[in-house]
Amino acid sequence: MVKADFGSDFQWGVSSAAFQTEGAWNIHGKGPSIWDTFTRRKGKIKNGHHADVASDFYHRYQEDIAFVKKLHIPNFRFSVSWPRILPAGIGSPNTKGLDFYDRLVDCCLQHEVDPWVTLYHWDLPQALQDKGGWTNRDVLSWMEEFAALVAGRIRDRVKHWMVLNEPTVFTGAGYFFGVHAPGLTGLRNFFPAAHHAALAMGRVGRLLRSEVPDAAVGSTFSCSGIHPATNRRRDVEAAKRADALINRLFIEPVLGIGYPVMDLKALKGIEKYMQAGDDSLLPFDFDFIGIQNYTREVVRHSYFVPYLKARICSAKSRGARPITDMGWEVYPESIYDMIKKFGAYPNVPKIYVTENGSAFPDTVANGEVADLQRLKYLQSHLAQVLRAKQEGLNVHGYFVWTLTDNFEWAEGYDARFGLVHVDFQTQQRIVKASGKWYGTFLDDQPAT
Ligand code: IFM
Repeated sequence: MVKADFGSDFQWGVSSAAFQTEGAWNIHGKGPSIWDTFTRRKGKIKNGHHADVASDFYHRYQEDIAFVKKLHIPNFRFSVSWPRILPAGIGSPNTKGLDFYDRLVDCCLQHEVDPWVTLYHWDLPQALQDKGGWTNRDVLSWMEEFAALVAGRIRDRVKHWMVLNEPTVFTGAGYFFGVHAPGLTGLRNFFPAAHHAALAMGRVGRLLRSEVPDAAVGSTFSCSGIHPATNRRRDVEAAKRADALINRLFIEPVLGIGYPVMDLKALKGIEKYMQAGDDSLLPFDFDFIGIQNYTREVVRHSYFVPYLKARICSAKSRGARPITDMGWEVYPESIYDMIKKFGAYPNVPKIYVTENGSAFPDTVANGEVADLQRLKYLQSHLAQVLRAKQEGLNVHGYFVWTLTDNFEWAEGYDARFGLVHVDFQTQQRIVKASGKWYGTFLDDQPAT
């Protein structure tokens, strides 16, 4: 497999997110985000880790973008910290915050790296959470205000925009299970949060299209192949319900299909939060969608799980091998299955894989990190992307998650996903074997 197999206009990149990398949590006028609050709550994050410094990207972005260039990666996806731009969520903008992203975009371009911007990668201003956060419909106008400010500052140089990162994850983990910020639980939080996130994609998508008419506007969706544990009818039905929740909940309203209530009746509860006219506000004709895949899920019927009546059988309990540090089965076919699944919807213009990667326990020996499991993971997943491409499926790009090791949410710093190793004591960076491999793979003029 060589880069040329994917065609000359295939987009290659690496993805990152503000809260996971920037640190600088309270300097130069940044306000607190829900994650700054959540990481301070006892027992919420493994080992009590927080992201006050993270991988210090706010101060070290030049060094990190130089790695992107050195590894011949043409596209860098990052997110904008909303509370760095609007410390109180709305109202008075923080010029120093806008200046930072201005410098970051310039730095990318100076290194001939194209900046791809995600507006919302989970770090809502705490001031807005105090008003209900995603459960409050006003979040739509709050987010428009934020989006307009960011677009106003960098639209002349940024040509790829994404509205949300993985709405299923931030509404599910943050507003139903309470294991991510803001730590809320139950359907009375999840349903309004989910509906407003679905509406935000269209609302902010429309705003971006008018603010940045020459740009491609998209949004990203987490997804996993869902397999029933057995062929028994009740497991097959359970897998269908899990698929509706995990893979279909957000893409289908955006595509004008509506929420997948037929296959997951409990979703009818969303209707309570819908207002007249919402049916026509949900669809939006994105220029591309980002799909983000890491693994597959095996699902079994369960009487004990309310609403869903299905449970995920962990990779460990199934004896699946290999599994990553996140406990996720390495199952490369899943990325092919997801490209096929999302590509089969009518009106999906272009699919980019905007995240794929793995966490493994890395060790530094003689100044090197021989992360062969990650390298193999990337190669095997890329082979499946190529399979999809060669079958004529609609996939046009691939981004590795992530550039440097960083703060992996509830897992703290234990789960390392980077192509570049970070020593969180010294902030010293070492390009891992996987990073070197990706760099060589992408190099158009390899040394002979
Ligand atoms: O680190 C996360 C990222 O923020 C969103 N997608 C999944 C990654 C790995 O868990």
